[in-house]
Amino acid sequence: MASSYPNPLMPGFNPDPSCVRVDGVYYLVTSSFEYMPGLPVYRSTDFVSWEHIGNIAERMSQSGVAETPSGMGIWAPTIRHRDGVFYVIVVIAASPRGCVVFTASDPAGPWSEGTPIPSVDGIDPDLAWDDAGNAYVTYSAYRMAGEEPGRHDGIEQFRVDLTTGEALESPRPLWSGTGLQFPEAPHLYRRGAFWYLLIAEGGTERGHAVSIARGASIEGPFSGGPANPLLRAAGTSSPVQNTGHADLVEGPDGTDVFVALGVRPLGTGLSFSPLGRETFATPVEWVDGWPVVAPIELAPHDGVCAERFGLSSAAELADPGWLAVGQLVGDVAAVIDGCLAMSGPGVSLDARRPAFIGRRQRHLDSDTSIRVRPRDGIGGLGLRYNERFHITATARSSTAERTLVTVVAALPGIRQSFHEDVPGDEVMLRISTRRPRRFMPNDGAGGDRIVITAVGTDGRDVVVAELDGRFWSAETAASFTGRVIGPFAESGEVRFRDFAYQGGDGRNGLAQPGERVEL
Ligand code: 6LW
Repeated sequence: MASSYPNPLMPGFNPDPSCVRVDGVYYLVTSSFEYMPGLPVYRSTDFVSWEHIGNIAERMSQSGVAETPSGMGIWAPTIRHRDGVFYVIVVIAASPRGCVVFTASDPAGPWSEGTPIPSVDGIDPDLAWDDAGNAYVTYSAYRMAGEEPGRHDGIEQFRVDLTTGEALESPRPLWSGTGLQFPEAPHLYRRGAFWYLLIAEGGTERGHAVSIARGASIEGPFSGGPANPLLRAAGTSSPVQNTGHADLVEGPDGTDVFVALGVRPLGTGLSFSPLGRETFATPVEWVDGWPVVAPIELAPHDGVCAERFGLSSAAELADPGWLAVGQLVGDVAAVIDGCLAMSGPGVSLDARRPAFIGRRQRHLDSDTSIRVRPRDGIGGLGLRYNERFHITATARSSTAERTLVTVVAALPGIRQSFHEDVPGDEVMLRISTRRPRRFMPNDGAGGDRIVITAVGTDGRDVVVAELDGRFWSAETAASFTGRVIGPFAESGEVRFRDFAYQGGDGRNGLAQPGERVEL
């Protein structure tokens, strides 16, 4: 049962996937946490090539993430379709919005403001309808507030009125896994005479797993399958680890598919995942009424993915892949006089709400570059996990004809700066990431290598800093998100143009910086 799907299916910061098939077209959504626009929607007809067609939360009023801390915000959506309506149910963690259901007739948007379901005291809500058309919300009863924040009461469910968001009964406990920690990510499916309850357990790190139970009624009782956990990479030599948090959908060839989250750790022994949790796919076979799931195989697209934005027109900022932190892209960036203009608050990526827009780093081998003109301000190119774990390359005018570039490698309580001076009043800054060429056990070779280069008007590449990427990985940052890279303004008004991203995870990846990386 070999997978014919590219893996990662949705590379980069794309955890907690949920997928629905409607008239032969697939729509997949993932978590977006503190970033806006929130909840990316990807579309495919063949399950191989996917297009980012929009985002569900385009307005601050929908997402409620203006104040939510990094790592909180929009967690773990479920997408479903019924009678011509698309539904996305989600919990917005550490936000007064809580559990919300958004609806749309077109998944590209616009999506509704969202109906809150205040009785959901937990995370990872699922939506399912019984044969009579009653709607059920099923969720992981992880109590984020109240008397005992952090308490976990397993999987719960209640019948809900989707028009008002009101619970129609008190929550009932459901089957909650094989006893591993954090039963979460429930999804319900009707198949033949049974209702199947799929969940994740084991925690979203190396112990992550998927288990299943079934019963005659959507309300249970459910009994666990004969071969749980169905999917778990822990302790195997698979290059894809932390596999879990799955949703089930019928693939284009009629075989069922799991979409699930996973990470691509680099290194032997203790290993580090630069990009955080990504979306993967794997085929599912049904044997004696139970699913059998193939381990997730790594199968990245071959070749190089290249993307360019001249940043000379406002339309380029409407691309759904741009992200801002807890605010809209348009709140911090505008196209003025044919280039991108951003004004800084006096702080760089240390700010909880920086003047920063970025895109997901989607390949382990990658180059992101931009031209910066710091005539009336200070700013540059940054790589962000959050306000405590980031890297900034900042340009400022040193004389009328020269630009000083400062790289700050920021970790909690630790900052290291590197400086280089280059000719000209405009500089191209580039952040390159590369997988190590070979691993030596215990020599610290895990993680990737991050190289920050400045190119002045003489066209010469000047390496400003070379960093050990383990420090900006999901494990070190203990982060649910991933890397986002893009321009920021620290102070004054900074102008930018020519943003370029290229990435390649095939066998050969990209050339090593120094071997002449052309952008
Ligand atoms: C998600 C939950 C999880 O809601 O992480 O630990 C949360 N597991 O399933 C954020 O992705």
